[in-house]
Amino acid sequence: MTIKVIATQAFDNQRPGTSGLRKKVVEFQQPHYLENFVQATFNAIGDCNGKLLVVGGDGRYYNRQAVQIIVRMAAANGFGKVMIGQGAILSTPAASCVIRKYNACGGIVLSASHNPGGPDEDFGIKFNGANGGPAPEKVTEEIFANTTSITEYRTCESADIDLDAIGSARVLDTDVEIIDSVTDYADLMESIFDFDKMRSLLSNRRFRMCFDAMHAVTGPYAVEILEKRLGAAEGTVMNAVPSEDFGGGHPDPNLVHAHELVERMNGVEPMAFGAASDGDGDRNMVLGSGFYINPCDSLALLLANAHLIPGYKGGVNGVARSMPTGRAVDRVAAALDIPCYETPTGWKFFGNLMDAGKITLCGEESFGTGSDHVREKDGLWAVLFWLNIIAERNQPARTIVRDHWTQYGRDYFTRHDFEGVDAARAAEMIDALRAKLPSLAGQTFGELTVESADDYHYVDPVDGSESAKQGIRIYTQDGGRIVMRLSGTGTSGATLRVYFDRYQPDPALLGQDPQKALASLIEAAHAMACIEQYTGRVRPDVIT
Ligand code: VG1
Ligand code: CO
Repeated sequence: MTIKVIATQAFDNQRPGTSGLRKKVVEFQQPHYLENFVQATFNAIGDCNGKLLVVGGDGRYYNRQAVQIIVRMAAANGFGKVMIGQGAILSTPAASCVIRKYNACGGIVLSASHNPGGPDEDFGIKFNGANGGPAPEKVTEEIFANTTSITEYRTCESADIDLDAIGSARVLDTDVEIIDSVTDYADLMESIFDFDKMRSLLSNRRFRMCFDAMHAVTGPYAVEILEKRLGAAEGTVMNAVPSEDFGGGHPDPNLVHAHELVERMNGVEPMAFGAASDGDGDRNMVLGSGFYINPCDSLALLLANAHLIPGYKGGVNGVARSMPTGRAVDRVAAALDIPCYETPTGWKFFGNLMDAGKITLCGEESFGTGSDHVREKDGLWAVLFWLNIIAERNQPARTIVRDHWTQYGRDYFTRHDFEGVDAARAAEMIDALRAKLPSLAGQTFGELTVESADDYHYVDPVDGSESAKQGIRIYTQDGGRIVMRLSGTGTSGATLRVYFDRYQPDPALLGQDPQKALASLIEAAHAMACIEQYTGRVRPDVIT
């Protein structure tokens, strides 16, 4: 086996988005495409000699081939050891857990998360640093800069390694270890939650639950934790075997894509609790009986009940939410007298706050919640958090949420996605709206008057780094808010995301349909941004 230095040419489209580089599989399969990005990442790490690298993915099509390529390149770049999840699989939170536990210099996570998988669908790659979290923008920009100037990469000739058998192999001077991808993560969960309490909840046959792994990466983790360690009935986890194309579905845990779960929840034997997670296991959706829990409310509720969970009994330092996320958690933080931070969309912005000990819990409206137990959002963790609360309070999810609203008021929230929009037109729309910002205040749209409007500019409170143009925010005089931004995770065309939220303290008005409660804001957004004129769409494709 000898090291080979391969001449290559830069590709001009390898800038990581909200969460790594995501492209169609065919694009990644082009000669040198994946290799260039991996070498650019290794170059950004600097000296790789003797270091430990963690590698795993969400099991989608091309995952295994990509891992073989990365192993050869890691060996040729001098890594001391590469740790890989069995079957080339590691959920995103499990990768974060493993990086931290074994003091790796970082990890490569192969995932396009909620995007569909298969030969004609999406693939993705991202780098997580030594803290286990997504590389901050400073690093992703350095990786991108490297991709634009790359002229060669290092690899070696060696047979494929067996990704399925636990054990060790050697490639050049590098140890390659295949690890059980579930145990470390399951142990971590057991150290945070009260498994005895949850076991007795799940052994009560009147408490029926179901977890939809959506044919994605969480299946093996959920079976081990829910069915084996917590004793839930066999079959509690549905769609539990990861498949390369997620069973032909769209592994996005929302009411539209997790419809099988919804049907089972409401079926002949209705369930008390349901949950689903996404392609790479970092997102969650939780459902009570006949009751959907909005992720923004979920974050607020986790904070309000954190004192019931063994892992958080010591207190919560602070919380953070991404800017477009509804502001329910802010009210709980104020009541607890702890700081509440606002960050741009994407988990990479939470890492600094956690590393500095400023926050313990954080979340996003896009079904992502997490804590400083790892540096990624964590779907199964959130589900276990809910189960632990339910077990401790001995109340159904619906009652817990209703009581919360009665105490704090309700922050109505919804997100409208316009998918597959022409990218140039979408960008024009945002530019046009940005140009209008200085004159929006005081203008009236339907029954609403704009109070203020700006383009969100973030300054990291820990290292002072700045991120501009992170979403347009429009506040109305009645306390409403509209946020608009373009998705940074898609692979074709553009997706326009429009977020709406408004606080409702009146106890008589807590049970409305969010689409109705927010109708005036929705109308105003269409009018001020001319959504139909630019996108040709009157209605969104997905509402969450
Ligand atoms: C979306 C979500 C964002 C999330 C990101 C990655 O990004 O809005 O909140 O962090 O996906 O999640 P965007 O740029 O498309 O709005 V995951 O679970 O797809 O890694
Ligand atoms: Co995900």
